[in-house]
This record gives sequence, structure tokens and C-alpha cells, in this order.
Amino acid sequence: MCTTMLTDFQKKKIARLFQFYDANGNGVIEAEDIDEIAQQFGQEFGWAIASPEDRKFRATFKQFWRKLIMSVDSNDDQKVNLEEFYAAYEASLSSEENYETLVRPFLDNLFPVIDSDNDGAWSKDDFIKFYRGFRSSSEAAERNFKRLDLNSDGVLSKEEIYLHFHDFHMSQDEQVAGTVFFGEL
Ligand SMILES: [Ca+2]
Ligand SMILES: [Ca+2]
Ligand SMILES: [Ca+2]
Ligand SMILES: [Ca+2]
Repeated sequence: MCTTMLTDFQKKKIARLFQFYDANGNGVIEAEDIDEIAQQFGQEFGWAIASPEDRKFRATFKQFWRKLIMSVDSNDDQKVNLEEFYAAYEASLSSEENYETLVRPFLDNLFPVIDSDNDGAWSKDDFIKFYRGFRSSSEAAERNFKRLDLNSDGVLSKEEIYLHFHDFHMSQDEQVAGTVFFGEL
């Protein structure tokens, strides 16, 4: 396999991302977590079950889940532990090309569902709901929103979100704002 090892800094970030997916906090990502995340986001954003947003959100996460299971569930228990999760990201973050084909499509699906008024940017309110959707706090969202809003215009534009999402995964610079995309490490 042609993979590059994740740096310690990247591992810290991927461990943070693992918490995002492990909704019930039992140390493995499983099908129940994906349902729970969809439910929490639905509650925060006020999506009715089976509404277009709910469907799109669930489809995005289920697709992510299926790929994850196919690629790294080495002990075949339909659960992904942190070591397996690292292995998945070692492959997907080994080059910019892999990031583009394996990681970025998730944001292509996520961006429009969080952009609740469809104006091409995430408002502070959307960002707070996004954080609360994965069990983080409004306070953390407010704090990190300020850092991520690079031009201080009060919204996170598509360009800002794509840059931060990229840097969260790929950057080795601990100072870049994207480090806190999913909360402080
Ligand atoms: Ca879990
Ligand atoms: Ca497993
Ligand atoms: Ca918006
Ligand atoms: Ca901005």
C-alpha cells in the first residue's frame, strides 16, 4: 500500500474528527452513530424526517460510512475504531489528489445543507447549529467562528469553509485557523 504516515498533529485532528462521528461516545463508529448524528442535526436545523435536507444529510453520512467500512474495517465487526479510522485517513490524506477525490466530496454534500438560506455562506447561526449537531457548545462555535471568519464580514463564505476544511485535513501548520474547524483539539 502506498500511504504516508500521518503526523502527530494530523493524528490529533483526526482523533477530533473521530469524536465528531462517534456520537454515542463508546469508542467505535458504528451505524447507530450515523443515525444519531442525523437526528441531532435534524433537531438543530428543524428538518422533518424524510425532508429533502434530512435525506441529503443521511445519504452523505451513509455514503461516508459505507466507504469507511469497506476500506478499513479490518476485523470485519462493522465498527470502526480509532486505529482503523487513522488507517482510512492515512490513505485519503496521502496526497492532494486523494484529498480531492476522497475527502472533499463530503464537504460538497455537507456545505449546502448547513447553508440553510442557500446564499452560498454559513451564517453564525448555521455554524452554531452545526457545532451543536455534533454535541459541541454554542460558546465553542462563537469562539471558532471568529477565527474562521478570515475577512470578518460576519459569515463563513464557501471559499473560507473550503479552505478551512482543507487545512484541517492537510495542513501541518498548527496556527492556521482551519485547525479548529471541528473544535479545539
Ligand atoms: Ca459509537
Ligand atoms: Ca472494526
Ligand atoms: Ca447561508
Ligand atoms: Ca467571512
